[in-house]
Amino acid sequence: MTRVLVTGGAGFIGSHIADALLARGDEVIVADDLSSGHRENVPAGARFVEADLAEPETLTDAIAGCDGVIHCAARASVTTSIDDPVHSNRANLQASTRLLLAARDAGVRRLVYSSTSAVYGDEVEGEAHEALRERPVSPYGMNKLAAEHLFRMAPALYGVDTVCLRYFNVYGPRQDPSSPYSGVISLFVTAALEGRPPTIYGDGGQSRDFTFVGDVVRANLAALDAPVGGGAAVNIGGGRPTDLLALWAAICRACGVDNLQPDHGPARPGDIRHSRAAVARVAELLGWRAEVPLDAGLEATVAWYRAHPLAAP
Ligand code: UD2
Repeated sequence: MTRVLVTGGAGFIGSHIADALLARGDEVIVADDLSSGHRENVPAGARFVEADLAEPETLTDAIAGCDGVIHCAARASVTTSIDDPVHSNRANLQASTRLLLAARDAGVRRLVYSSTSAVYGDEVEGEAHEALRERPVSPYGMNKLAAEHLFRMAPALYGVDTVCLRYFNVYGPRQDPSSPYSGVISLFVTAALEGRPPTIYGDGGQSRDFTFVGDVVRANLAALDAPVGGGAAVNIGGGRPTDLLALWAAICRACGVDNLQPDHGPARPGDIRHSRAAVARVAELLGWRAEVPLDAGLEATVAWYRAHPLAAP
């Protein structure tokens, strides 16, 4: 790949991908509407285009001459999608559809889509395996699954080869902690650094397969470079879940603070109890596996929040 469009490249995950592409010598174009991303996240070496992907005009210029597209732009909140499913449709499905047509017209060879473990829903016993029937329980998960189906059909119908990556609870430097629906690690690390107890929704026995953003970047590069995409959807997670009480203890250790007793609030409606990725398929298709253990990822994350205290709420 030589020229790559990163949608959502002003956001948390997309900006790390843009950094990595530039570091290996690719030309990078970032398209972002700055609705949740920040202009400062866009690396200096990338060309920036402010674009709403659901409106195709600006995209035509941004995508021209690109071999590859990494599609991270999304309205990535389950709760917001429940409150405003029409907006979720537009930002997550309509925008992806327009992007696919623009990719076809520009002769893009490979498109990598940021999907989510939310496509599985909450009836999974044990590992979430890609062969399971998906039963999303939010408009967000439904939109992401619909876009996955579109990208699955894309090689045959539109001549654009694709890979869909189902992320499991990504965390790391630059994750924005400013909303109550921000990733739990961004909220817990900022609480620990400010000496506040976190709020745990429910008993804290729920678990997540936390995945470091650096591993997610490697997965995107592997998906961009794989000889064949074929519209496959694969899990991006380590298969090693951590419960929230253990997570808070690990964050206190990483921050070097006493393990403050967390506050407990009512369980979030629709909260999934356990989430764990099956990891065999992605290893087979992309040769990828998660490499950064939670403690090492937390150390890097804590160092970043210490250096960027203004990112705290
Ligand atoms: C994640 C994704 C979401 C979707 C979903 C699929 C993130 C940020 N969100 O939602 O986009 O893909 O997975 O199922 O990765 N919690 C607390 N206290 C807090 C914040 C959260 O106890 O202050 C709990 C929350 O109730 C949940 C867990 O921590 O049990 C993780 O919450 P989250 O918002 O980080 O992510 P999740 O799994 O709800």
